[in-house]
Order: sequence, then C-alpha cells, then structure tokens
Amino acid sequence: MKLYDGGRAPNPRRVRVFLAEKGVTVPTEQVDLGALAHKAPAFTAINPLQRVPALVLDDGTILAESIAICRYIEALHPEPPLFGSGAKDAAIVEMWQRRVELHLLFPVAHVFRNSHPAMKDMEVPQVPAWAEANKPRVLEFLAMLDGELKDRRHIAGDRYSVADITGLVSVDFMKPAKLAVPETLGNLKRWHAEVSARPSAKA
Ligand SMILES: N[C@@H](CCC(=O)N[C@@H](CS)C(=O)NCC(=O)O)C(=O)O
Repeated sequence: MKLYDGGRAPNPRRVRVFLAEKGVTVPTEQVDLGALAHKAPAFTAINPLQRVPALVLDDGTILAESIAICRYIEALHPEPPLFGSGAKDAAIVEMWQRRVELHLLFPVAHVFRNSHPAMKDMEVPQVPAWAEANKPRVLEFLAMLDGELKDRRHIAGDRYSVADITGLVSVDFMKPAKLAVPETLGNLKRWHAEVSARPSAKA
C-alpha cells in the first residue's frame, strides 16, 4: 500500500488523522501541491482528477476520496470504530460526517480557494465573490454545531468518530482561510480543544 499525501492540505490530513487514530502506518509519498506535482503526468495517471489523497493498494487498485480511503482502513482495522457501530450509530455518524463535509469543509475550502493568492493556479478562475458568499455559511453552520455540542461530547454522539476528524480539519483550515471561530461559541471551542489535544491531531 502507498498513500499519496499532500502536506498541509485538509483532505490528506483527514486520512492521516484517521490512520493515527487507528494506530496504522502506511508508506507515504508527498505530492508537492505548491509545485503543482498533482497536475503532472505521473500523478494524473494515479488520479485523473488531480487531487490528493490517493491510496494505491498492493494489487494496483487506486482509491481516491478521503472517506473512501478511511472506510477501507476501517474495514481492515475495525477497532476503534470510527464510522459508528450498529445500524443507528453508523447512520448518525454518516449523517454528521456528511453535514460537516458539505456545510463546513466545503464552504471553508471555497473561501480559501477563491481568496488566497497561493491558490490562483489551482482554482481557475478564482471568484472572490464566491469566497465572500461562503463566509456567512461557515459561521451559520458553526453556530448550529455549537448548539448541538451543548448536550454531547462529540459531533456524532459521545464517542469520537470520523465526523470529529472532518470537523477538526475544517476548523483548523479556517486559519489559512482567514476565518475565526467566534468567541461566543463556547461549546464548539470546548470540543475543538478536546479533539485538538488527541495525539492524532498532530498528524
Ligand atoms: N473529495 C476529495 C477532495 C480532494 C481534494 O480536493 N484535495 C485537495 C487538497 S485538500 C487537492 O488535491 N487540491 C488540488 C487542486 O485543487 O488542484 C476528497 O475527499 O479526498
């Protein structure tokens, strides 16, 4: 197996945090996004969508999409369960992972990609108005999540899950997008401090 990683980019980090939670090590090759190495023929042959992460299996199968990779790792290493256990718990984790991805990670990414000068060769064309349009969406979702976190420890329940991984990566990605978590969101800040203190957060 070989993981094609992407430095500080959020999606590869989701997979690294997931692997760290599982205690699994995978041989890794860094793809230099800054040098546009993901657009070169060698990596395009691995992922024609020119995005990281990608996981190449020993039989040559290529898995892209962070959550697909995480699900594969979960199936190989079921403990600790990060996609929930049992029908109801797994559905709740799926619901929250997807909500965080669609309503937090993607809007933060739209802000970053459409406003940061370093992204001009990757987000073509950059649309500054789309960055602006997504800023209030990020804050609205965070306010909703803060309310949810009033009564539970983690995003999808009392147990840490892949939804927390997507949440952690999204909130940390707000910094380069020049967005801040409002001080008033105390539940969210408590949750973020807790998940950030886990050793996996360093991945
Ligand atoms: N849906 C994909 C998204 C992958 C993705 O967008 N990766 C970014 C880094 S976080 C990337 O490779 N960007 C390169 C580019 O936009 O040119 C996943 O979940 O893995």
